[in-house]
Amino acid sequence: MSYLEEIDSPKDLKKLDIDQLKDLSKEIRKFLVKSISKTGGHLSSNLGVVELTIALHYCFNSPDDKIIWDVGHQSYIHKILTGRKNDFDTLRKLDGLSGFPKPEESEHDIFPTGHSSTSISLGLGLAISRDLRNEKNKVISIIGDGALTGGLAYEGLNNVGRSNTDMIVILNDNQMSISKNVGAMSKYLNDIRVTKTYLDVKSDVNDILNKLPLMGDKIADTLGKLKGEIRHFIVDGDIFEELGFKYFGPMDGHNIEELVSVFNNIKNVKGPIILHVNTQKGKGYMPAEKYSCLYHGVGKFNLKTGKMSGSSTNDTYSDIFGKKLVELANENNRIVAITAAMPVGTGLTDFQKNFPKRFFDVGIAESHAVTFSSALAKGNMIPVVAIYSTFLQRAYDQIVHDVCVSNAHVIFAIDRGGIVGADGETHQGMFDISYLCHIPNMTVMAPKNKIEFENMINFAVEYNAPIAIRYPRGNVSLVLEDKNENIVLGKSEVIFKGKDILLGAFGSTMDNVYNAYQKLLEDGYNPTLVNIRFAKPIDIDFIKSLQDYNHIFIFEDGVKSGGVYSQITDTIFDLNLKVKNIHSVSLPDKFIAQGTPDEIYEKYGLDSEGIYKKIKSTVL
Ligand SMILES: Cc1ncc(C[n+]2csc(CCOP(=O)(O)OP(=O)(O)O)c2C)c(N)n1
Repeated sequence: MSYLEEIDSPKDLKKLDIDQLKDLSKEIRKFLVKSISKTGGHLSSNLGVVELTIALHYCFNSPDDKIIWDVGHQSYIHKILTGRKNDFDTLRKLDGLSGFPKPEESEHDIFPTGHSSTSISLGLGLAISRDLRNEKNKVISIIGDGALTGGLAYEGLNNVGRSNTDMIVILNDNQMSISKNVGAMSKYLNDIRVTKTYLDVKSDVNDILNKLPLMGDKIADTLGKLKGEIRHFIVDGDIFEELGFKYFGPMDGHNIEELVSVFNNIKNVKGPIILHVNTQKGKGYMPAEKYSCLYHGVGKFNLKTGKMSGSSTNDTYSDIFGKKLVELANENNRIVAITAAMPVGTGLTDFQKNFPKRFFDVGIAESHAVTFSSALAKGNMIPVVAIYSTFLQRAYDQIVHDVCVSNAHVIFAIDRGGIVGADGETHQGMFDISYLCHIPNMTVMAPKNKIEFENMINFAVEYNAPIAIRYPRGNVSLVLEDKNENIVLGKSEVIFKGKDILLGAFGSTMDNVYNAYQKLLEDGYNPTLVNIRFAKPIDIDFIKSLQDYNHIFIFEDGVKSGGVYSQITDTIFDLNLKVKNIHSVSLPDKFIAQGTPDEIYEKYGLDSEGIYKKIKSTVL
């Protein structure tokens, strides 16, 4: 008999007993591994929270009680239990089930999330508004130890701890961020784990809590006070206690029986609570247990062997970045590399191995990474801070205030610029060109191919001011490798000189623009093809040259507003130039849901065919 088949909402779950819940957790693990092996997705994080999610939905009443998943990449079981299991074959696909919480999908998803460390602030807002409405629902924020390295989490804790509002924070501690977790808090949590064995805490928590009869509010109040007295007996989480939380744990996050028992008890305790739960990332699927980082976010893989399919032999931009940086760092010992919890994703693992003292993983702390880098530059280092476009949004003020005002030589290696694909709305790298180009002293460039990318990294190391190179997810382009003039600040590159029509491509849009260009040649047109190269400073001579054309098309894989096109048109206006028809081909002014990058570029007319058709239909 399958329990999973019978569950369409948390209400169905509540009909099961503890043994049945245990069986259900096995079924869910099987379902997850099988399903993700076909679609790809965040495997190890979800395998780690199977029991935790079941117990939460068993003991609380979602959607009246609000369950908030930090980041949200580990919300698959929550989706399974809230009526979406039959959509899992569409997970992270175009028009399919999102890989993150999405309120449009379900009333059980409270906020659309994807960036880390927001759950405590979000939970507090819900708890306070509930209090103001005199309602009684519970608010539960589940935050990972990785997400707890983010500054925003501490701003939330600081606020919650003195608020006295009823709110439960569950710390899901698996000692991993995507890679091994870092920092002093991680060490502190590990110390608790080592000094307080499961068995001790199990009996402590259960003895104390289970001795209490079913709790009404009054008894819960008493428990609150009692906890103050007994806390040193049952806990080591002094940091949290000092912050104003009642700390419980650590406890075994894979023991459903205990989880259910503890949840049923603590849900009536007054004030802010932290429950520290130890889990294992990848639990129950051997390859993911062993290589939880590799299986954090996976593509399709073979269920039996765990072998991932479709891995390309071509280097990605991240690979090339990592290799080039190691090469340069060998020659120049001032070069240091900084990542915010993404050493693998940004291609920095070799750098880390080769130069451990010059490598800094600061945790999920993009703002800190940028401010820290500005001071490294002041200290005569050449900091290269590698952050995905979407996550760098976190550090906007630090780029302005700490780097650009002082004109510090910080190199921003902005990975995942443009459409990233399966992660959807919260992860697309479509605002960086705009938000960087507004900032005085900042230089912004994007390469069309591998060689130009390497040349840009050389250029950035020599350039003594803030400078950003933004490049896309995926394999490096080898298009037009023979065309690479020297990089000169603020100068674009004319690749083919033609007449009447000008195609200006920024960064990796060149691939598709070049294909369209070739088709236009076949049709008898003779356009000029320009590699814009610098979004800032923008090339004034290039802009003046636009007066010679009847139709100009500017391509960028970012939003139009504030991007390359809008800077060009601003300049045209400022200089009162006589430019005829200038068209923007860019991403729309909306949040773009998941799909493969190819599907999304096609949807918005940035694929070769779309570009070709747009030009043909415009110039005819
Ligand atoms: C602001 C931000 N930076 C980086 C990321 C990329 N990221 C996604 S999950 C993750 C690790 C989260 O670790 P943890 O909270 O411990 O959850 P786990 O996956 O271990 O369960 C990171 C760094 C992100 N989502 N948001």
